[in-house]
Amino acid sequence: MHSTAATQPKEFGTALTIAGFDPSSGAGCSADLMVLATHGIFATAAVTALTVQSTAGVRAVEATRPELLQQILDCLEDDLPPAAIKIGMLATAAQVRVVAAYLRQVKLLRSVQVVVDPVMQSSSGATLLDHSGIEALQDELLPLVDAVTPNLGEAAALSGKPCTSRAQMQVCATALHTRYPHLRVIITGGHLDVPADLLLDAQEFHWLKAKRIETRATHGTGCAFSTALLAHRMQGKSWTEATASAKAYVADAMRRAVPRGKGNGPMDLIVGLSGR
Ligand code: PXL
Repeated sequence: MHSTAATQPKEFGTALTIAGFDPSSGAGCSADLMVLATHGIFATAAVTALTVQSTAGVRAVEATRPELLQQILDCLEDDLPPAAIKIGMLATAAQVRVVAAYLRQVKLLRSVQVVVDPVMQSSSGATLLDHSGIEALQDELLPLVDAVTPNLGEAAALSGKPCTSRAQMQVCATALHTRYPHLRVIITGGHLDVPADLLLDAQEFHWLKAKRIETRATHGTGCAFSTALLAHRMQGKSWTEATASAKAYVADAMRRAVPRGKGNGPMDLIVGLSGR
C-alpha cells in the first residue's frame, strides 16, 4: 500500500556508509545499513573491501581499487548526494586519500555531517588498515570530519599515547582535540574494568558509564555505535544526547541478541524495528 501525505515518514536525508563488507553482517556496511534502517534513515553504501569472515573471524580481505571506490563515490554523489556520511573500514592509504578528496569536494557544495570509526583491526585481531593508512587517516581525513569514535587501541594509535585507563582516555582525547580543534572525540572504553565512554566536545568532558553486559554478541559494536551516533545526529540531537542514545541502542542490541554463529555473534541490530 502506498503511504499518503498524512502518513509520509519523516525525511532525514540520505546517509552514506563508506565501509567494508562483512558477509556475516556483524560489522561493516551491511550492519550499518541495518542500524540506519532501524533508525528510520535511508542509506547507500560504498564498499571499501570484500572480507571473507564469519562470527569466527576474518579469513581474507580484498580491498576495492581506489579508482573504483572513487567512481562509486562520484556516482552516488551525482544521483543520491548524502546528507551525512559514516566512514568505517578503509583498507589502504590510497583509499583514505580518495575519501578525503571526496569530502573536500562535497564540503565546497554543502554542509554534511561526517563520523569516522577509525577501524584498524577486526575484533578477532586481523589487521584491516596498515601503518601508512593510519598516517593518512591522521594527516588527511581527521582534519575534515566532525567526530571520531576510536576504541582504546585506536585512540592510542591516533594520539600516540597509551590509552588503558580513564585518566589516559582524557589525555588521548585532549591530544586529539588539540591537533583537530573542531573534532568531537568519543573514546569507547568497553574493555576497561569498569566500562565507560568519554565524549570530548568543545573542551568539555562527558563520561558515560555502563554496566558490563555478559554476552558473546560483541561483533561490530564499534561500527554500530558510530553509525547510531550519526543516525541520532541526523534526527537532530546534540552530540551529548546522540552519544547517550547511540550507547543505549548498542546496549539494547547486545542484550536482545539471540546467539548466532560459533564465535562472537552479531548484535540484534534491528532492535526496536516496528513489526517485530
Ligand atoms: O569491527 C571492525 C570492522 C569494521 N568493518 C569491517 C569489518 C570489521 C571487523 O571485522 O570486517 C568490514
